[in-house]
Amino acid sequence: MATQTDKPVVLYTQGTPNGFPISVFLEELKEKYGGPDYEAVAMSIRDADIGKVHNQVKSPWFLEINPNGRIPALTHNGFPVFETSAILLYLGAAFDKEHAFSRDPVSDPQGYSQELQWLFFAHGGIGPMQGQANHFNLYAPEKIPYAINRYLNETKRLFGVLESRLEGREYLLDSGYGIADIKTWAWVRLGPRTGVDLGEFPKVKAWVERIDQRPAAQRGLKVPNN
Ligand SMILES: N[C@@H](CCC(=O)N[C@@H](CS)C(=O)NCC(=O)O)C(=O)O
Repeated sequence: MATQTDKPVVLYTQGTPNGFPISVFLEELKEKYGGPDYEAVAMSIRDADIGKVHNQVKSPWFLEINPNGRIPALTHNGFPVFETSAILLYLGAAFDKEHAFSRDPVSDPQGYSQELQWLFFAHGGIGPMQGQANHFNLYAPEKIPYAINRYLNETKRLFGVLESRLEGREYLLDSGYGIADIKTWAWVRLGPRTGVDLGEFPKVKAWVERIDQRPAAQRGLKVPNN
């Protein structure tokens, strides 16, 4: 069931590299602006979530919020948003009034374009490729070397693109830390679990550690805590 709350924002999530970007960004917004206040609802996404309703993300009430039946999804005063990058962009437009973490398309169209370029790169590249690498390497019932190598090598190639991008930069955009970093970092920090040695990508490793140390990142990584 959808939660009953008086908080303006409800985040339906789980402790995964797709869920964390939203909780981390909400924590950054809270730290900078004092809000929005939000409630995080822990959603079950697979059999292994013992004690929770199996695969709650495919329940009819949740499909009304996210027709794709996946976490994360969010409502703001009842308005539903799904897909990590779309949620990050929505939260930026709705709450990041000083553009501390997200670019303004009107006053800074090139900064905004850079933001979209790196968000799309992570959303269409790193997330799906690293996700498939994890699937074939860690979860598939059958070990298929072709699939394992294909997705692992593609993940490494994408990390190499980040390594070049971070040459002479602390963050992905020229303007500094923001939602493109948050989206990408949530996947890349789990590179070692996927089978990628971050030591091969020293600038990426330093960038991951820089973001790991942010208090909002540490708080966001604990959501949902129920
Ligand atoms: N492209 C989506 C991916 C979301 C996604 O794959 N979520 C996974 C968890 S990390 C999920 O909900 N899986 C449950 C399922 O597929 O039933 C996004 O960026 O929001």
